[in-house]
Amino acid sequence: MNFINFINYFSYLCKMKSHHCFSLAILLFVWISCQTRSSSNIEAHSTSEAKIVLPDFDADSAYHFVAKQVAFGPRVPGTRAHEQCANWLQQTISAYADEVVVQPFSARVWNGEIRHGKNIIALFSPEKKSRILLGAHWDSRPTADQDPDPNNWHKPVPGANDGASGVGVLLEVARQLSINRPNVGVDIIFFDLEDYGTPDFADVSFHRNQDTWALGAQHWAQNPHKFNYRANYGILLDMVGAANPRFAKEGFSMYFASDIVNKVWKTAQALGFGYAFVNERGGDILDDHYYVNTLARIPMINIIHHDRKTASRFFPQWHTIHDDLSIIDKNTLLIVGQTVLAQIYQE
Ligand code: AHN
Ligand code: ZN
Repeated sequence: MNFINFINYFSYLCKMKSHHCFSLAILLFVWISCQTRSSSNIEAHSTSEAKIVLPDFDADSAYHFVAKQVAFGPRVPGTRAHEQCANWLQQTISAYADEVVVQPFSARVWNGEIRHGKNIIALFSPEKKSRILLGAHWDSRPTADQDPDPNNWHKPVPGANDGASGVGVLLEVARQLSINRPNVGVDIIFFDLEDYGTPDFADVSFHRNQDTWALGAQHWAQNPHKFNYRANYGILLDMVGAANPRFAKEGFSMYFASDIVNKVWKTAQALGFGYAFVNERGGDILDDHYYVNTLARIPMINIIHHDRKTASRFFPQWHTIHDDLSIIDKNTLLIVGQTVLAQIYQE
């Protein structure tokens, strides 16, 4: 029953005799409970007295943030698209956060060259001691070395799912945080230079070193934006926008923070997303969270599309030129974003 119907019915009843007052009271009660139930807002019970309402994640808004990044072109460090996207990210998140810190750094990449990167860090309620860290990488891979056509190996990856999806979800989380404050403080980090790792075609077996990945996260973990920075735990999002997602419980996340993984997966399952947040242990994925765990010693988990059944273990277009906007599924953005929001507003 919508509000207009109810008012019409209410005025109809008012014209009748007073013994209808009782039925009117019942009707009012039923209508209010229907409204409460039909609302998609779910009440999250916090540890303090106050009840906090869980906001609705807006997947259209998240999709728009993904599309905007992809439209710059591949955000490969050293290119104009990379520089323009950095400025846009800083500007966009500044409208939502209490404070934004941009952390420039230089790093030596797999072939010995120097690249310049920027980690972008947004602080929400920076005065709070109890904090949750959220992260995603914003750079795109310079080499589509998993493309079936070798002619594409030296082309950049559009990075719609591998990069833009996690950032798009977190920008929408940031927008929600600006409307509705949870009990905890939140820090959102957009890591740069995650995806510059040694390409498969490179003949550099002697320095095919694991540490060529996640260069921005390595820099931040050794130089956090605040002296003595601590967070209760962290959640990294990577490849969270393709259709038919499968989020196995990633190996390093289980090794360093199994309690957080299980808590977040239970939250997702309670929201009805157990078809993607499966109770299955995945392999170890070297990603930004690995260095947050090992260097900064903050427990951080990775929500990553990770499927033992595909050849790459990731989504089918991973590190190909086909990781473009056409593979982004709003429902995947929704289930990840709503899970992250539910977790934050429960703390
Ligand atoms: C490796 O394949 C070594 N790491 C996967 C991490 C990654 C790449 N995330 C996005 N692109
Ligand atoms: Zn990648």
